Amino acid sequence: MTANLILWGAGTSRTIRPHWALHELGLAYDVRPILPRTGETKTAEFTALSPRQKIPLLQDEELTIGESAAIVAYLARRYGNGEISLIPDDPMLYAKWLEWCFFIVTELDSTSLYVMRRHGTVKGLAHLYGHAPDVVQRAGEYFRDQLRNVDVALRDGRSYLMGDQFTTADILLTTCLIWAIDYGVGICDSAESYLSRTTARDGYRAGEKANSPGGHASP
Ligand SMILES: N[C@@H](CCC(=O)N[C@@H](CS)C(=O)NCC(=O)O)C(=O)O
Repeated sequence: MTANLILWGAGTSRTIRPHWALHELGLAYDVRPILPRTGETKTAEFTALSPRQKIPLLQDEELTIGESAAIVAYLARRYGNGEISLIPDDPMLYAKWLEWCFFIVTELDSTSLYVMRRHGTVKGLAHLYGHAPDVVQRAGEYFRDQLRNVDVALRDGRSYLMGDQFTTADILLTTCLIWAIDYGVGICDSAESYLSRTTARDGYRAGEKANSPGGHASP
């Protein structure tokens, strides 16, 4: 299928998600590799597309969609096929997939890792959002606590969160695990082997390269 896709954004744990999904699906796309906190998200052109001035942002013909988890879910639904489908078809499995996606973006990303990022000084944005060492420490503990949910699931030996099928929930979780390691929070053993599996995928490698500023090449 020929699509007319433009992805805005590069260089962050959120922007790699759509880059990765686009490569998993084998879709050609153009990139506007704008970066956060450079002023590039504040231009009139970008603000007209994204009033909240956030990357990633995807344009697909007349559709403009933000929020990394929503973008990858959209791509999966719109461009998945018999060969590669990043979203479960069966309604019961779809419900569990949805639960994983919401859990990861709310509990692991927004409530834990992003709190550490906003209020930390090490690799953090405390200079913008306020320095709160106690909050950062508790957010890290909360991440580890919530990761139990992932650990219990992965301990049964499944390849991916949904079993044999690799889905966008794995894209979200992988990026959070890498983020957690980078922040020194640490992850559980079952997540270590899971991470080796997900990051060995061709789609991840290509997505990671495309996400590095200046590194995009369409599949
Ligand atoms: N929940 C959003 C978060 C997006 C977000 O916060 N993006 C940051 C970069 S990771 C951003 O665009 N910041 C704008 C700026 O700092 O200029 C998502 O997952 O897409």
